[in-house]
Formats: sequence, structure tokens, C-alpha cells
Amino acid sequence: MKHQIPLIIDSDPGVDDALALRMIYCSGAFDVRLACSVAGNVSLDLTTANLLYLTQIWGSGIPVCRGCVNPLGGSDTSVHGAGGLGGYQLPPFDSKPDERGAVQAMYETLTASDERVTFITLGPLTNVAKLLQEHPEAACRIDRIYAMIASKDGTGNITEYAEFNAYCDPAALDIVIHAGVVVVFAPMHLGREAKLSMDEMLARAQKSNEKSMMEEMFAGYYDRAVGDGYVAMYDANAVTALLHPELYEFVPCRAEVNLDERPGQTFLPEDEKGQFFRLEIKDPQALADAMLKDLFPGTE
Ligand SMILES: [Ca+2]
Repeated sequence: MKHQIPLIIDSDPGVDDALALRMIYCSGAFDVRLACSVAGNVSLDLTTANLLYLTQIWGSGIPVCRGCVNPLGGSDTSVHGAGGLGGYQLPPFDSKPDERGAVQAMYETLTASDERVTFITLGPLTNVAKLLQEHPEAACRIDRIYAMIASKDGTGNITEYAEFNAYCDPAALDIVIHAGVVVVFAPMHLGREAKLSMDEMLARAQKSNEKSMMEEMFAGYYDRAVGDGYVAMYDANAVTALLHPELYEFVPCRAEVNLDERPGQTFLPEDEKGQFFRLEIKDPQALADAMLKDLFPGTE
């Protein structure tokens, strides 16, 4: 069996988080050690419930931990619906969060691992920043952080100048980029290039058993950036960059975040000597095809 990538997930589901989580859990490529919730698209209570439910149905047995409070999270309900999963209402379910908080569980997972662990982060970096602040020595146990966050050129979606995840906790992003870890950025513009058609996803879902769940999710989701009938695959790029690195250019870059007059404004300037990477999509159609296969294995 192919070596599985040891992984910690940090996520704020979120419709596009749900799709990215499905890719992670269904791919077989990852040894998921832990999944943590963070406030972002919706409040911490809701992202924790959504993450618990999605992990129960697709990643049964993986511990789920509640993240740290982030006062700025929970403000994107106009895109993702009041509960975070579009128009989908969670059915009653019985799984509970692990008793440890996210930061403690991340630290214990890293120190218990005999190889370095990769992170996929799909929301604000609140938990990861706290981990690196409380346990700076943990940085050398992290392989890379694949993060959906930031824009490359100071443009934004939640404001004119800030991408949503960076805007929700700019101080956390600043801590992470100064912590000595390698971050692979899946910036905002990738989500728009990698948009997927809802009809095409529903046609594939027909052959899986989650068609009605996806129908309800999409019915309550709307992102002006990609328009009617499409889902912007922001978060999925942090996953497909690990599953299909050949579909991306990994552009070496620096990272800057504004903490003052334009909080959350980011720049990822290309720099051969930079310690980070910025993803660029080589062929949007090839990527869309790969994402559909990863979402609905066996339906092509
Ligand atoms: Ca997200």
C-alpha cells in the first residue's frame, strides 16, 4: 500500500470545506490523525457540529477537537447559509468532540508522531498560531502547512482588500508566517479558476448516496464571485495540491500581511529565496476533472 501522508486538518465548514473534507476522507491518500474546528464561515459551535457530522459520515473514528475562540469568525453566512452548509440541516447524530482542545490535541499528535505531519488548513489560522505560540518547538515537527488563505496581490473578497480567512484573524496569519514553517498558499484567486458546476456534481452524486445532501447544500449557497450554478473551490486546492501536485506550479514567494489600517490585506510576491510557495493552476479544466474524480470516486 502506498505511504499515507500523516495529516492534521483545521477547518471551518463551510460548503467548500465540506467538499474538500470529502476529498481528504475518501481519497485513501492520507492518514488523518486529527480534525480541528475553527470559527470562520460560521461560529465555532456551528463549525464544530458540521465538522463532527462530516467526519462521522466520511472519516469515522478520526478524533475531532473544538478550536479556540476567534471573535472575528462567524461572519460569512451570506455565502454559506445560516448553519454553514448551505441549505442542509444536520440530522441528529451522536459523535462528540474529543475532550482535548484543538491546540493540546495538535501538540500531542505532533509529539507522538515519528514522522513530520502535514497540515491542511481551510479557515482562519487561529488554532495553528496558538499552537506555534505556546509550543514554538512544534514547528520542526510540521512538514508543511497547505493553507487556503490570502490573496497574492492585496485584493480581497470580504473587503476590497482582504481575503476572508486572512481577514478573520490577521494576527494569526502573521504569527504563522514568522514561525519558521513552510506554508504552501492556495490563495483566493485559485477558487474562482477551479469552480465546479453544481449540475455536474449532482449528476455524479446520483451514483453515490449523497445526492439529496448536496442538493440541499447547493440550494442555500451563493458566491457572487463565481455566480449562479457554480461552487468556487477555494478550499479544495489545498487538498488537490497534495493529491495532484503536477497540476500546479509551486511558485516560491514571500508573505506579508497588514495588521493595521487594512487588516488582513496580503501580498505573496514571487521570490526565488522566499520560504513559502504560492500555488498557480496550470490547466483549470484538467484540475476540475481531477476534483470531480476525487469527490466522486468511481463515477467517471
Ligand atoms: Ca473554509
